[in-house]
Amino acid sequence: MNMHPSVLIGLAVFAITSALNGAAPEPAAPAPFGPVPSQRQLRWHEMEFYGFLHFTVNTFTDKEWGYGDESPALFNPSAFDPDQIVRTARDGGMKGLILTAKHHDGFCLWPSRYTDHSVKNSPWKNGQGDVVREIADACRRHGLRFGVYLSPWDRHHKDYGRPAYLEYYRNQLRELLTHYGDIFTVWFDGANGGDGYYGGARETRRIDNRTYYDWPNTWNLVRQLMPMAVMFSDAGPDFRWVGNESGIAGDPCWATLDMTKPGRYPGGTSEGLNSGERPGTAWLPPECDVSIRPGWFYHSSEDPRVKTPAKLLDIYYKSVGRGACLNLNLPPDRRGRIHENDVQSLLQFRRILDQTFATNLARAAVRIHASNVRGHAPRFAPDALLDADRQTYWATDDPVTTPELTLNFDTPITFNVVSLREFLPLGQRVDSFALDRWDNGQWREFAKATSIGNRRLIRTTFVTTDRVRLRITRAAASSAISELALHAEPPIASAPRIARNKQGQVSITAEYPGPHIHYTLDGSEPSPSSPLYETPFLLPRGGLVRARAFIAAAPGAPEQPASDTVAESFPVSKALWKVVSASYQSPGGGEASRAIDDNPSTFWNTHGPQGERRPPQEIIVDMGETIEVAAFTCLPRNDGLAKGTVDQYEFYLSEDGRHWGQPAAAGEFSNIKVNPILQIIRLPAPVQARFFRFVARRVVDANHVTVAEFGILTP
Ligand code: FUL
Repeated sequence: MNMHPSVLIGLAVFAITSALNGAAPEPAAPAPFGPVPSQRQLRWHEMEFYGFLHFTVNTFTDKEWGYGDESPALFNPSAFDPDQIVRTARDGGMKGLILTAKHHDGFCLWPSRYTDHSVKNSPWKNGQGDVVREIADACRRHGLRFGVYLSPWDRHHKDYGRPAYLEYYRNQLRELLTHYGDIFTVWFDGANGGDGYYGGARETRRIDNRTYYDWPNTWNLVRQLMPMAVMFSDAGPDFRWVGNESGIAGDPCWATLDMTKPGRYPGGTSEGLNSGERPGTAWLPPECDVSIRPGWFYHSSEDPRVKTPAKLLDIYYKSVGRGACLNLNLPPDRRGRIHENDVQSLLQFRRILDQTFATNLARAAVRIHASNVRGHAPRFAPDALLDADRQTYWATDDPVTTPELTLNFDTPITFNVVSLREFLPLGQRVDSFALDRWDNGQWREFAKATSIGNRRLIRTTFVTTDRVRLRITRAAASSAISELALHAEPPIASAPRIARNKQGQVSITAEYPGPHIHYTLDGSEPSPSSPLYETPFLLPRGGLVRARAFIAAAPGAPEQPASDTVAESFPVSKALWKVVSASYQSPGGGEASRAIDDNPSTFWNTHGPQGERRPPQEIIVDMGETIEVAAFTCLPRNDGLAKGTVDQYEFYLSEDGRHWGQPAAAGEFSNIKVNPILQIIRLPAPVQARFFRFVARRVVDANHVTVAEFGILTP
């Protein structure tokens, strides 16, 4: 530990007085409060940021969930490059990668001896390839840990739902845990949509999540074969799901959970997972899993919709910055590489984080004063906060649960990020805290927050001051805090905003005047030679608008990018649309017209005053003129509930609103319950039509139908 001069003096005085009084014994460390982390959990907490690789036949079928009947011949990456994938993750700051060794479709990315449904039967490398091996080896080459995702739900296997499948599942787990070196995590997904191919049966198989998988014995197997591996599921045993797939942990976010509550098993309830429960009965911290794109698998249609660096930063502050780990998905494309857009965004995000955290401005403090130091012992002195060592911490005497700490600076410092960590082996102790700055002779509070845990990042407007004070305002036990850091973010360009009004007019606005905004309508990256945005323009047939701000350093100098690229895709304008009929619409605010009102927060609802109207339910819409339909979109309700969200549909088109013929599209909205994103369904070929009819065949939750918005895309 690096001692601060003022503390050294204080300690010297303390040492002399102790010697005079007869040496006081060094005080013991505080007793832990509540559940505490295991060694393997502590190792995982230290990783903070790692990645997912979603890669399988879906990459080639453009799906999010394969049905299980896909031919292994589909899997054929044209230029698989494990080093490019792993280097991208490493350069993005990830400490590990988790590969979908087998997703719900059952196709195995390694030549498992227990099935033929694998890379063995793919043309890729003439059936000699092994994606798991190549990614595992590349991870080792580049210093990343390697983990596996092995989907419990298997839509291919004939025995799924019966005891025989469990043996198959465990055999595969054994292969993965014994043939590929060290595995840092096994990720057990709770998702299950019921239906599948199942060896040709093509039926729905329901399992009881609580009992079918006999989890305790599977967990034992992992513990035996890979004792330091941490296991994920909705409810542990080592880390928990955060309850959404948008990368956002709750605030507060407790690392503990009450395991005596019902539904605490993999695939059980998601209640309580976002914020955790305090004090809880188990240390079960959350992981925020989120994709860098809307979907988990690569879809070329999402190339322009990669999350911007600014969005990734927001996610980082709301995941890692609330004590969770961030698991960011980078889906390899059909070449078997991370797409250029994803690389660009990830690396820019990393550059901003590196610049932010390179300097801890708190280390410039000339004096650190704590209102209490445990037994006046050097070991618990507040210098520990500044030494970037998680093993050292500032601790207070047992009765002191709301201490204060001040940092004094010779010259004012400017920062906008505060980072705090608790010493985790002693449990999560702090309930809330506040931060003050010294301003014109008095303290002024500039931030307050709740849980700390592994890490709490506060991101505020810039603060300039020569004194900073931390006040623990409520705690379940005395403080044990291992880090206090102050940082300044580099300037981050704000991105333009693209919007369209009811009349189909698109406007692009910058946050402040100055930069030039250039835009494209063909999906390409905007450059200084793309059209310059001056006034709103009409886009009645919809399309993709991409925009970016540019600035020239001097008049006449070449324009340089001054923001991230933003993209918005608009369907056909609904100005002329009318609902012709709906099988049912709730008069109390669930009218069918709400599904075409361009307002994503209202929805068509078949739960009326007389109760639920179950699927199938349908709606017919007149678009007012004949247009060429290339795709339709369906936005599920996005108020945080999944009730009535459709996951099986039929979609029909007609010129006259009476003759419908075969569905223009029919199928599944995969993974819509936990990732309720806009569903974009492309038709095999464009169709001329004036009317569409949507039939909701099945819903994921409750027994009525809800749809927030329909849209139509032209070619
Ligand atoms: C979900 C799955 O259904 C998705 O396809 C994806 O794998 C995600 C990480 O977990 O539950």
